[in-house]
Amino acid sequence: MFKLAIRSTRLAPRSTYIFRSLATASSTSPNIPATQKAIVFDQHGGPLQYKDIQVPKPGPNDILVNIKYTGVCNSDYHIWKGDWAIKPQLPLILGHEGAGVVVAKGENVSNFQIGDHAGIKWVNSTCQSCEFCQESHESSCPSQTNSGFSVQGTYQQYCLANADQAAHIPKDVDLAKAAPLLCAGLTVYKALRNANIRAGQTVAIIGAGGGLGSLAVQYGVAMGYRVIGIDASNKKEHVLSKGADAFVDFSSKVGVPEQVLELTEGKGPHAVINVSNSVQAYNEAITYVRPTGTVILVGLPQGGAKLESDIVMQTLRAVNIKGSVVGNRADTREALEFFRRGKVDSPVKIVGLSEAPDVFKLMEDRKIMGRYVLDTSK
Ligand code: 8ID
Ligand code: ZN
Repeated sequence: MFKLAIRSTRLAPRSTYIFRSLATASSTSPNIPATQKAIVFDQHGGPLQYKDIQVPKPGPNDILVNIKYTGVCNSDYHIWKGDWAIKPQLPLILGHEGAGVVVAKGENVSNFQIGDHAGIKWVNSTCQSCEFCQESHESSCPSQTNSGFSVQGTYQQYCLANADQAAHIPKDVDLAKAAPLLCAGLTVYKALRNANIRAGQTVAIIGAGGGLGSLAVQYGVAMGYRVIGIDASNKKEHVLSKGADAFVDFSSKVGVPEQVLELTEGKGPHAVINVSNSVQAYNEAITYVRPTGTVILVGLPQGGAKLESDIVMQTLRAVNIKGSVVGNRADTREALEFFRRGKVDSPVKIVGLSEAPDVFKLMEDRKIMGRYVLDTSK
């Protein structure tokens, strides 16, 4: 994850050359402007400038997507602040939840046509040939590029994506609601699969009212699990409205472990998925997850945060601790399909691209429920 790679110096994967003869020549729709609006910053925590920049040109393996909507992920906030140990390229355009229309493509691209709907994800490109790519663990490819981190992201009107990794979005899917599924939806769907539990078993979601959490609750319900949502009291109604069976207020005087154990006959949930930034929540989860259960690490606190676990208790209780990062292309397709079939909703609030700094402020104040999505036309 997070390996910096420079797009222009990367060779196309071997398979691309084999199929080159089958691909159509590069093509472009008319009416692509020379310049576009984007949100750019050049120092961590510095101004998020809404300004005019050049529209990029696709390389041989790229599509150019006219981004209509892009979600605001809490990871964008961390990347802007620079508070993880790994740092992005600067100046940077953030964003890895972009949904739009293909307007140009490189000469090797045969899996997208002009006019198709496409999604740009965190994993923008991978080598396709390493051990991890072979096993479909693309998000662990050491040569991956990441949208809004090592390559320019989706807080712009026209964004590049490697065609192999870009997502196909069915035409009957609302692009504003599809955008959050490209990171938040995909990530929680994969995390739930990684929890390896059966229908009827219980999963607790920490951070259930936020962008990832609101989707995690719904995917959990759709996958047949009993869901306990954990977040601040002001998000109770929202979390229950998404289908959670029970709600736990992390700001209550009664501790979270006690409340969760009470709801699970003293045994604990079969899995706990933490999509919050809280280190305390992580450490508590290890103590209350059911013996043989699994704690899934998704939330990414500031760099340097450490898990603390009593080794003897963790061993005797046979607790699994598992990291989970986004998901692969099949997970993306499946996560989108749950939405297309009406099994999960994607609760979004739409504001203009120029309002990205206001959304970060709301995030800072923990006022966000569900996902904010930026409309790139405003
Ligand atoms: O692939 C990955 N692992 C991945 C992918 C995408 C995002 C990881 N992330 C990470 C982000 O970097 C971030 O750390 O997941 C985390 C959540 O992202 P988000 O859903 O976009 O953030 P949000 O909308 O702000 O929601 C966070 C929720 O956590 C609650 C907040 O109230 C909010 O609803 N929360 C907090 I902060 N502390 C809590 C606590 N102690 C808590 N809920 C319960 N207990
Ligand atoms: Zn994200």
